[in-house]
Amino acid sequence: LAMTARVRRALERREFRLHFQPIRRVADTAAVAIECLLRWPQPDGGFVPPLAFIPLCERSGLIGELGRWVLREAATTAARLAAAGRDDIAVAVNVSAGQFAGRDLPGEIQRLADEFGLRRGALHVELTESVLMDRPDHAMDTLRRLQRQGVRVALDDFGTGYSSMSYLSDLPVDTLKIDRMFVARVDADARSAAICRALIALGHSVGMTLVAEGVEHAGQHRWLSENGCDQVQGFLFDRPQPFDETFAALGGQR
Ligand code: G
Ligand code: G
Ligand code: NA
Ligand code: MN
Repeated sequence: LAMTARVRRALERREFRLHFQPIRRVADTAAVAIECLLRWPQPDGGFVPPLAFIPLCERSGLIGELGRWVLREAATTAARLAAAGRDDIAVAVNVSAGQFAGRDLPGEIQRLADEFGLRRGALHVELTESVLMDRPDHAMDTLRRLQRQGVRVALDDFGTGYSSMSYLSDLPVDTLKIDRMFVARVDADARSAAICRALIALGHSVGMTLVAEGVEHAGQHRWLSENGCDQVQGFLFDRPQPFDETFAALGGQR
């Protein structure tokens, strides 16, 4: 069966799952959000990685349906957190190019927030720079609407794209996620350290929050803490896991 036909069938059969990975404050590692990561479990116990089917779904138009499922599941999760007294934790959703360009994302998020009674700010969106490059005018308009609705927007994999200073200062984006490529050797390699220092300074100069992805070792965490990064995410703290395991690992409310 062709991949897109398999995805369509998997949606019908409700085979997809979300795993979650917390994003934590650097200073005390308190969780501030959980990022949704799409999982497609297979009979052999493994799963098909998202990058093996999301780009195909973009081309076939199936991304609309898949993205709607992810958003609804994210809203359900935000409602579960609120019901458990943890509405201090936001739910972050990755949004692909087709989802961002082809649809009314702000409207869709607002309808879900109303339906599930979510507080303002309960959902965050993560985008890559390439998503914004496709149709810059539409992107700016969509970002402004999201910001008005209180939906925080993060630029994912930051540093691997084409952002210029002038572009960044105009962009209605709240958060930069430093790509794990730069974080990997930040405490061991002068070039990686210089790049991360520059990205942190750049983001802070335009009032953004900085998140470091892919933090795997205590040395990286220490470096990021000493160099003013705001938040961290990675295997040092958390593996992506189903909701119950993630919830149990969130730690106390602060
Ligand atoms: O979870 P993992 O490391 O395998 O994710 C691989 C890539 O797939 C990452 O770039 C991640 O952002 C992306 N991804 C994971 N879940 C989703 C999703 O629900 N929607 C979109 N568009 N991308 C996702
Ligand atoms: O592109 P995006 O940042 O959304 O990708 C998220 C992916 O990164 C997820 O698939 C997740 O499994 C992976 N990831 C999360 N933390 C770490 C980490 O500490 N190290 C590595 N190598 N991958 C990570
Ligand atoms: Na992401
Ligand atoms: Mn990333």
